[in-house]
Amino acid sequence: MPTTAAPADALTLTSPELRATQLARLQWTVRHAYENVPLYRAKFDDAGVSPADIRSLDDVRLLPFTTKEDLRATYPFGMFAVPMADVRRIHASSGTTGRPTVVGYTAGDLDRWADLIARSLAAAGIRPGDRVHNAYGYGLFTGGLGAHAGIERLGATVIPMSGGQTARQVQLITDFQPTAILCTPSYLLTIADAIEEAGLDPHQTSLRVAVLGAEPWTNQMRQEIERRLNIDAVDIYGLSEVMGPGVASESALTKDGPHVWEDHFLPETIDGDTGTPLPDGEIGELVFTSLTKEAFPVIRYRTRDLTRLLPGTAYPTMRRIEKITGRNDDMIILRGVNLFPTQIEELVIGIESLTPHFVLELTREGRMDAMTVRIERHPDLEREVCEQAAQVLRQRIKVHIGTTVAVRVEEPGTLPRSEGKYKRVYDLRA
Ligand code: DLL
Repeated sequence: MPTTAAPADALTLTSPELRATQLARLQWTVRHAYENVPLYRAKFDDAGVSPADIRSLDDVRLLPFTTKEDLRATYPFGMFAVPMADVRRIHASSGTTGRPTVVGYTAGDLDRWADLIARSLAAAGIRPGDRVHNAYGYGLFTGGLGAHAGIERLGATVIPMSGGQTARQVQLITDFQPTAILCTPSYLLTIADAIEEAGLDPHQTSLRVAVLGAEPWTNQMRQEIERRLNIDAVDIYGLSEVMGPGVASESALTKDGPHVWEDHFLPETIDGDTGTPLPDGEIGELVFTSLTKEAFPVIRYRTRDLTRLLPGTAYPTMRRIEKITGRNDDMIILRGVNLFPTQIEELVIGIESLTPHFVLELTREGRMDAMTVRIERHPDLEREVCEQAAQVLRQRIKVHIGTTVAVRVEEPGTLPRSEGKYKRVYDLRA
């Protein structure tokens, strides 16, 4: 960590003070990465840039990008910048193909992570003394253990539930009376269904707030969750490579997109095809440089997440990201039209007689790609009503997205339910 430590409460810094802190920390990070990680040294040398060239925050643009492929190429520990004996914890993200990416934390890194989660939970309106049901998965995934430490750091009570065992989740929510819940948005829907199936009213739980992330979700989904459970639903963002949950988090007062905790992470957006930096306000690929990480510094890490940077509101000196539309990799190209599952989610949730339980199936008919939205019908409504709603959905997709899809109404409870990150797209074309 740079010796120019920021004051304890970075949220009270003025903008110039924050920028000065960022610059000192950026200079420290770049030097630390260059001196201790051979891959960074080689990439900087190739690009003809040295740590001494970083004189302003904009100079970050002189540095080469880092990608998931770099992490894979140095698997498992090749990008650690401290001796293994100083690494207190390891996390890994599985990914669907290839090797997992492995990340490490020093004691100091874990300490700062807990602080940032505590800050994120406070932004969501959670207070010391609150009881927090943590249903993010424990283990190599950063969600469970990451959130756990922050809940304790805040001075709240943690119920370390992890994901899965949904009936048990309902039981413990009923018995332990938590005021807050942490899980993926799709899993909270699963839990809400299970509460109903247990003959209870989701409106009447002790829950007051949910801090949801680890997958894309729309403002429409927020409204659906808030309506069903009578809670505030707040967005938390992060990724393992950059730290885990708590890189950015939303204020319950404004609910207008996560604030990036800029005293620890420098965000940029770039054109994903050319790598050209974009001005704030333009949608592109989100890129992060860590400013305080010891074990696993990241320089201009390309997240593949698509969003734009917006001015701070609840925390005026820290920029926000707009709710993430999706990842580059999630983009579906259907007969020349680009679309994200979140666009379908927005349209689905606007139609009363449909449930939010849907998956997208991609198939090939002859030489043409086709997509079917398989969506569960509402258990309380006639099939015919739901079939009509399905035609409305089909029409809206045609109008708003510009592509023709099939919509198939499925029986209640027949589609897979989320227990963590939900698998929304099934590509059956291969
Ligand atoms: O999902 C960390 C996390 C845990 C965040 C719990 C929030 C809550 P990974 O498994 O490495 O880490 O996956 C990171 O998930 O690049 C995004 O594509 C997606 N993601 C995470 N949070 C959000 C969010 C964790 N709030 C990847 N909105 C990221 C949209 C999100 N996408």
